[in-house]
Amino acid sequence: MKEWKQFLEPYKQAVAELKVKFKGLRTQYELEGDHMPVEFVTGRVKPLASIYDKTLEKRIPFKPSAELAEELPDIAGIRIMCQFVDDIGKVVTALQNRTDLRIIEERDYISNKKPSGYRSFHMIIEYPVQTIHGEKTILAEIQIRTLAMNFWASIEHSLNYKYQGELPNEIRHRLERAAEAAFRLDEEMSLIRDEIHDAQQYFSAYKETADRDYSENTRKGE
Ligand code: 0O2
Ligand code: 0O2
Repeated sequence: MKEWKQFLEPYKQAVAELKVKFKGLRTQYELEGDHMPVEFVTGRVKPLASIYDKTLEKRIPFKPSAELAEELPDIAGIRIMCQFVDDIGKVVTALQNRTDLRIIEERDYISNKKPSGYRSFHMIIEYPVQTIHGEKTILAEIQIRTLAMNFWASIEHSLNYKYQGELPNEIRHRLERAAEAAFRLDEEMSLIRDEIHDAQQYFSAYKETADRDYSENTRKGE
């Protein structure tokens, strides 16, 4: 068990660091008064039980090793959620321009959805982690998707878990239709995006004025 803990530690560190860095993107866009392409960021280290299942699937030994690290590029996983489909491209460009990570693979499941109906943009990156024994480069997977894509994927994931990957036909068809509905929702939202953008700017300006009034009144002891 200690071996696994040691093996997984750099992945834990990478997930924590990348979450802070990508959440920082949000603040930077906010400060520039730009539309915020990043809605929220989550991350996880793949649980040991899921690592075990993957080793059975890939027919590799279940032990901490370079082979396992190579075969399972998503031990460290980060998810970036965006409001609009267009934002995904902006986030991809922002990541391509970074010097603290190296993209080694991109998979566009938005233009080419999976047969299940799954849509998302995936990247495999190399990321250097500083350890007491020097630098260690690990692989991590970044999934970039809209809120609608995320909603669909989390429901489908739970159902797959419940039915252990053997979804009844009727549910599978419903999910395919739901994936199309989520896609149309994204399209509709993109069409009214300018309206939403104006509303968000109005809300930020309103909040700033309200905050200022509140601190002035507090100072005056009102
Ligand atoms: P805020 O103020 O909520 O924006 P952590 O280590 O605490 O940052 P943790 O514990 O790993 O994050 O939580 P998780 O599940 O990874 O979620 C990270 C961020 O995503 C949290 O925000 C959650 O509030 C936010 N989040 C999770 N699910 C949703 C969702 O469905 N919709 C929205 N809008 N946000 C969600 P922050 O950054 O902690 O702070
Ligand atoms: P987790 O941690 O449960 O999310 P391969 O077919 O082997 O080439 P591989 O290795 O499965 O492809 O990678 P892929 O398909 O690029 O993406 C893997 C991850 O994408 C999955 O991780 C899911 O998180 C997500 N994903 C891919 N397809 C689907 C899908 O149809 N539905 C949902 N809900 N998520 C999907 P894991 O391995 O499932 O692990």
